[in-house]
Amino acid sequence: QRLTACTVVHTMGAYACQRKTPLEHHNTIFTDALLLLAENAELCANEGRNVAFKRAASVLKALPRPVRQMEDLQGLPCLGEHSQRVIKDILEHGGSSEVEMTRQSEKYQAMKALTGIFGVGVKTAERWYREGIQDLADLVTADLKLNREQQTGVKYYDHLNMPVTEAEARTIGQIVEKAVHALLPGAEITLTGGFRRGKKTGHDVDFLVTHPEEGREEGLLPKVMGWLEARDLLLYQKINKNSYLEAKEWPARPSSNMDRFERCFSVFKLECPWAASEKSNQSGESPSWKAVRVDIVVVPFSQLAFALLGWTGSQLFERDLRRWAAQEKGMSLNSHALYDTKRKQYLRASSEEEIFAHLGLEYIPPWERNA
Ligand code: DGT
Ligand code: MG
Repeated sequence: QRLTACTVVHTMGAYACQRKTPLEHHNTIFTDALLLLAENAELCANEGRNVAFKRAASVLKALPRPVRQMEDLQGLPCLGEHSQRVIKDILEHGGSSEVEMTRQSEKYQAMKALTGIFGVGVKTAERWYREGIQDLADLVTADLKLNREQQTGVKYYDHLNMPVTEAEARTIGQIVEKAVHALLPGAEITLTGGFRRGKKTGHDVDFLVTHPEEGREEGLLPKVMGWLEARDLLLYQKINKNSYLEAKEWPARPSSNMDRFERCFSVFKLECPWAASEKSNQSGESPSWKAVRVDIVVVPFSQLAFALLGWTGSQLFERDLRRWAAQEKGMSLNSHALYDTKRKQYLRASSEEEIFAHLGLEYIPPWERNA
């Protein structure tokens, strides 16, 4: 096949776990548009469309240069007709009318506002929207019965919709570490999620807690949360007990990312020294603290590598790792273990590198998993 001088034919794996995806890339103009359509599909509970747009965006994130013409897309995987149409529109007109219409649509804006409340998922938001509720103010006026999580979401709506900074994540890490070490010296705390991938901001802070002597971590989480509560460091907490013993459908379906670790969904009350020093709270204007979403997950040491891989993300990277394992390797991967379905055996690993090796994949470090 003859190629024109400026045409580049790409060889790119179709699974996100086969590619390196840095945080900063060259195609945000396209990925922002595609990700908005993905978000809208998610808010309409259209999972197929959501993933299709996310995959298309993810491929463009991994490109080493900006897309300047449609020919630049030759040979790339995961770019369906619809995604190509959006890209073409942007190349030709500097924007996509479909994206703009979606962004302006009443339903998109309402669903985004409502699901932006901690504790409110797509189903609940959809029900409220059908009842004429479109934003936080409507919800407060409607005076509906809310669960404890949603009440917290309403109360701290502004704080919880403000990005969490890396500095805030590190401060919370120090607080969690102090609490954990006061109760179980030798325990290990790891910051995971987007911050481990190098993101500068996040919607929450995710931690894994373990102890090298397996079993010592049992019963730790309620004590840690009690320690924090006693020091007025929490605004909300809900512990989900582990459910390894009830794991009937093990190994889990590859599409599911829910795991069975003991964990706590919480909202921290993070003191902000700058706010306190300005004495802004004395005038009653703004508090000297910020509400921040924090997830703490307790992991038995032998499962740590799997949990670390499973909780580092990105979501699409995780999804494709599980899909790769199932479809290409006949294995089942989740945040607890890797199971070889043909040989009927678990494959042990004490590092993420070993898991990639079991899966026949080149190792990709956390900061290149921003698929
Ligand atoms: P963000 O929005 O800035 O917090 O971004 P991330 O990437 O930290 O996203 P987050 O916090 O929703 O989740 C972190 C990673 O952990 C993500 O790849 C998905 C994964 N994850 C979230 N919830 C669960 C869960 O229930 N079980 C497992 N195994 N993984 C989860
Ligand atoms: Mg996170």
